Amino acid sequence: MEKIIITVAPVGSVTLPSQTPYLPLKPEEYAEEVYRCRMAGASIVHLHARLPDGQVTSDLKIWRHILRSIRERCPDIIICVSTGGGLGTPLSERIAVVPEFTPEICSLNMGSMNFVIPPQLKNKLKFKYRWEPTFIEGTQDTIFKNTFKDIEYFLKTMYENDVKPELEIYDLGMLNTVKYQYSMGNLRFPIHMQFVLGVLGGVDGSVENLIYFRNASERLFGKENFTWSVIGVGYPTEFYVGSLATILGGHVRVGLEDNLYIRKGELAKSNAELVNKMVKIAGELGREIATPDEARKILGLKGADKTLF
Ligand code: KMH
Ligand code: ZN
Repeated sequence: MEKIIITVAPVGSVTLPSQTPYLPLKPEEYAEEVYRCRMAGASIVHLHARLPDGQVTSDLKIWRHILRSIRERCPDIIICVSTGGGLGTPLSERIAVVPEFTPEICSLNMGSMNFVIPPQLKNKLKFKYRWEPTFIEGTQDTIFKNTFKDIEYFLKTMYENDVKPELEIYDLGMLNTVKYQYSMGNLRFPIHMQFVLGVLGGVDGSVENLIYFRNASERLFGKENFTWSVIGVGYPTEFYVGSLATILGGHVRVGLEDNLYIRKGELAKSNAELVNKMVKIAGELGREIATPDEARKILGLKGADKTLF
């Protein structure tokens, strides 16, 4: 079987500083954390930009600082820049990273949806910052907007800048959207999809759903026309679906963006711990870990020297 690509998503836009003290928030913390994850076996890092108090930002100066700090500390890792932004980030701000930095790969969310943090979480947390409870409430009434017009604009901008889109798939209907966008000539084969299981608003984190996503993709696109990876939100989902993806020949993403726990009731003390656990599981299941350059070949990426940061 092909080597497995482990992506780490160390910060995200939804994990709150009050949920874990281990979120890297300053550019230098990002860089050290990504370095540790690279040493543990991650070959891609998926990023959102945050301010030191944890709020999501689309400020390009902060983005540049984060990207350069990581590049300096960890030159070979593939940097996947999110275009998902944070709750309600305007579209123009979400896409701005693409022409500004022309990354090797960027996320591209394949449909509008609810993206909810259960409100009960408010009763369980002792908040560090005042923006956090407001943020949780905001998810009850905000649509994560990715209309066909938005998707087509994102695809066009990414291809113009030689950026590979990583298609984020939260629901079965989104595969139909992928098929349509391909048939209209807006998407190029081979595509790379990230199946996201367990977001409240998308499909749940069951192994059956992952098998369905994989089978439906083979039927719709043909085996040779796509690569795929999986995100399982929460513990133990991250490792359950990661294990299944390992067996099925897919790739895996782990990290504090999606899951806070290394084992039941025990917070992961760093993203590297999560990477290390996934690397061990993959090794036990007989998959070798891809280096960043091997991952570039598997995904058809242009190389770090062609980015603008
Ligand atoms: N936080 C993940 C569930 C993006 O950044 O564009 C989805 C995600 C999307 O990573
Ligand atoms: Zn993300």
